[in-house]
Order: sequence, then C-alpha cells, then structure tokens
Amino acid sequence: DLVRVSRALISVSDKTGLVELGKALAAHGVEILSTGGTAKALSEAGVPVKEVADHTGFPEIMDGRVKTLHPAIHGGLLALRDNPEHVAAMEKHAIASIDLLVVNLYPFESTLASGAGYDDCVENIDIGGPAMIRAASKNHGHVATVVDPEDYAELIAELDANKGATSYALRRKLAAVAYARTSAYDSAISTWLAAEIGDTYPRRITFSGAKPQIMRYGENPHQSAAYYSSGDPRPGVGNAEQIQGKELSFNNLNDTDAAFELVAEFDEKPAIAIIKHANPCGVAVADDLATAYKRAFACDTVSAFGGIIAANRKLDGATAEEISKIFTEVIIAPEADEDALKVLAAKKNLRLLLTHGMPDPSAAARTVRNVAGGYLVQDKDNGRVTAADLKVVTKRQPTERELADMLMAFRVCKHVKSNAIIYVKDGATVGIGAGQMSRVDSARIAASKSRDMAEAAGASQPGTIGSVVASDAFFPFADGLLSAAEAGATAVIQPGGSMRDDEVIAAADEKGLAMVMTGMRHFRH
Ligand code: 93A
Repeated sequence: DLVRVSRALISVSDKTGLVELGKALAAHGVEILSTGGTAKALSEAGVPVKEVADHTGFPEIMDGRVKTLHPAIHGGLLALRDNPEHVAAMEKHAIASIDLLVVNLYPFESTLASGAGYDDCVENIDIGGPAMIRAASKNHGHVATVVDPEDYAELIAELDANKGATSYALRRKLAAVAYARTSAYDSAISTWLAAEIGDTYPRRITFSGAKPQIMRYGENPHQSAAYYSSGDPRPGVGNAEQIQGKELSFNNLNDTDAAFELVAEFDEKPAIAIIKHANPCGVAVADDLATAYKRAFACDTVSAFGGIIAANRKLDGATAEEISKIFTEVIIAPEADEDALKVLAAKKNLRLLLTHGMPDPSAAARTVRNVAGGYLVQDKDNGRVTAADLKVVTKRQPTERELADMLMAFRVCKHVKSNAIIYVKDGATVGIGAGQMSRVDSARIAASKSRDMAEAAGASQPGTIGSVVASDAFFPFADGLLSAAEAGATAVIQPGGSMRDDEVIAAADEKGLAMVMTGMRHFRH
C-alpha cells in the first residue's frame, strides 16, 4: 500500500512551511507543480518548480478564477493507477499522475472576520482548491492530500521513513481531514450568506452538511427550530420509530433523549425514568417494568403529569395500563409487545417511540453546545462508577443494600442538572433536588418533596427516612450533608475532593452515617 510520490501539486494561500516542504520533496526527487504565487515563492527559495499553466498548456485566466480546473490536473488526481481503462485514458490524453496534493484554501474565513466587504468575501471563495482536495481525497488509494501546514511534518517524516512513499493509513487519515476542511469551508460560506439574507434563508437547504427536519417551533413558539441528524446509527431518540401520536416537539425530543439516556444506565434490571423539563421526577429499577413504573411514579406523583417516560425493556401490557392512568406526553422503549400496543393505541395523542435497541452508556461520543461566538465541544459524560471505585471514608461501612442504592443514586445524578441531590431507597428515587445554585437547597427541596408525597399518600413517614443520598459533586461544607442526615439518609455517596472533606467526614461519623467517595464528578450544567 506504499505509493511513491513522483509528482506533487502544491497550491497554497498560506505559505507557512512551504519552502521547507518544497525542499524535502525536491530531496526525494519529486517533481513539483504549482500555481502562480506558490510557484513564485518556491522558485525564489531555489526549489525547482513547474507552473501548472506550463503543465496543462492552458494559462491561468479570469484573475486566477480558473487555474487548476483542467482535465490534466483532475485526471492526474482521479485516475485509478491499477485500472487499465484509466491508464489508457491517461496515455491517450497525455495526463500525468499526481501522487501528492498540498492545498490550503483562499482565506474566506479570515477575510470575513477582518470585516472585508461583500465582493471581497465572494472573491475569496475558493473553487479550484476544494475541487482538487475532493478529487485527490476520493482517490486516497493512490493520492495523499494535505490541507494544513500542521501536517507537513508528519508527511515529511513518512516520506523519509519510506524512501519517498506514503502509506495507505496516512493517506486515508489525511482524506478524512481533507473532507472535514472542505465541509467546514462550505459551511462557513453558507452561514455567512444565510446571515446576509436574514429571514429569507431557506433553512431546509443547508446547515453543517446535515439535512434538517423542520419543527413547528423551538423551545418557545416564537423560536424557529429544526432537528439535524448526526448520522450516528445507534439506538436513541434520533433513530427511533414513532408508532403513534402527534408530531414530536423540540421539547419532547430534548426530554425524551434525557429519559432514554437515563434508563440506559441500568442494564442489569428493568428500569423506568419519568422526565419533566429534562430532569427526572422519578426513577426506579425492579424485577418487572410495571413495578418499576409504580415506584418511579410514587417519587413525585404531581410532577409526573404530562411527563415523558422511558423504559429499558420491552414495554408490556401491565406497564402500559399503569402508565395510561395519567396523561403522558411520550413513551420511549426499545420494543413494545402486542398487549402494550393495544392499550396505548386507545390514547391517540400519546407519542410512542421504539428504538429497537438500547444505547451503550459507556460508548464514547461528543456533546456540542453554543456560546456567543463559538461552540463548546466535549466528550460525553460516559463515566460509570462501580463498587470497585468506591472508597469508604467513614467509621461505619455501608450495608449491601445501601451500597446498591448508592450506586443507583450516583448514576441518576449524572442525568440531573447540577446541583443534584438524589435520595434512593430500595431501587427507587424518593427525593430529587435538581438545578439549584446551592447544594443545600437541592438537598432541602428533595427532602421536602418527599415529605409532601408522604403526606399526600397518608404515609407515616417520608421516603427519605432510611434512604441513601447521592451528590453529583463534593459537599463544600458539612451543611449539605447534615441536611441529608436530617432528612433521614443513612449513607452518602459523593465524589469527594473538597478542601473541607475532613469536616464533612467528621460530620458523617458523628451522625453515624456511612459515606463513600467516588473520585468522579457528574456535573451537568
Ligand atoms: O480561483 S480558484 O477557485 N480557481 C482555481 O482554479 C484554483 N486553483 C487553485 N482558486 C484556485 N486555487 C487556489 O489558489 C488554491 O486553493 C490556493 O489557495 C491558491 C493558491 O494560489 P497561488 O499559488 O497563486 O498563491
């Protein structure tokens, strides 16, 4: 799979590293073809170079708008060297193969950023460059494409190591980089034009290369919105099959995603999550789905109304019956049996989504959100704490039951807006405090919710009595922990790492609590 580079075409706007590259190629006996400015820079530095115009026999015309757009160039980049017909065509039309393409594009983005006028921006839309990049990258079986001066060193190192040849592995990697560049380039042009024409921009046409699905509106009716597929084929909201119900709204999709990603955490047992505004108001695991639903619902019977329900197992009739007792917006599950389908069919507006599989919560992925002027991209939080990761820091060891509940509570934490405080008892959440600016407030809200539920159900005591509590981040002071102890929690799971861990541990010991530290934080902002 090694391809010796006999001929290279270099056409670069950014001349960084050009001369060093030219010299390295010349040292390997590579014939260099270049466009006007690039050829000038190379020959001034003493690197032998042939003008593309001399190679094609066709001059650069129209202020350079047409300089490499010629069959002698594109044929040389695209020809399959092991295809007799291609080889015959090359011979017939005197097309010489080009084994390496080095291009960086007209600086559209920096021209725009400099505040240049409209015509200047238009003139900086490169046509020939992307055409060659796309051609050479398609033919990565035979041609290497470099679009970024940062990659020159790796290319030179490989030529040096392989007697002037490139490997298939490098060519394929460079092709992926190359298409990312042309795609980002066109996207920048489209974004600029879209902004120029404002309201009249037809949103269905382009955005980051994905074909969008226009939605009725966004988070609020005055916001327009669309769904863009990332092309990731794994089971999840984006690839779900809608069995029945009205069209999904923007908020539906967002909440349903939160619900399904949460239940996917519990591979070992049937689990149900009920979501409102992207936060769970009840999560439970049990030996069967119907029980899990009843216990998840009991956590907060008020908020569950109009919620979104996710199941991690095939939905059965008994569970569907239970769910049908109140108004629910969306149900998502991997599958549903005949009984469940029959029960839910009676609820015309209820949206039912089947994913035909569960996502792997530890799989790597990226998350993107935007801030003014850019995007924040990070690895998805796929961290999963297991019993082996826990460090007991108190005098008292947790019991088996406490341990199981703590692990569950900490997994739920990951899917709750910070500050997250989660009380769990016997496999079900009994109090959830989400999205508060103070951890103590989250602890108090979760406990008071639990008291309200007990009162409404006529129970003798709130669910938090004898529960365990999880915190998504460390307790900065002992107050949050004391508030949880007051609510009746007997064990605590938290990342640890506060300057005052000693104070917090001492407070736990004094209250006779068991506490474990995970060493992993689950912020979700
Ligand atoms: O105007 S173009 O779209 N038409 C072309 O045929 C063409 N071929 C290469 N721009 C074209 N290029 C671009 O010229 C390259 O992508 C590179 O950015 C630039 C290098 O020009 P020079 O070597 O004259 O500095």
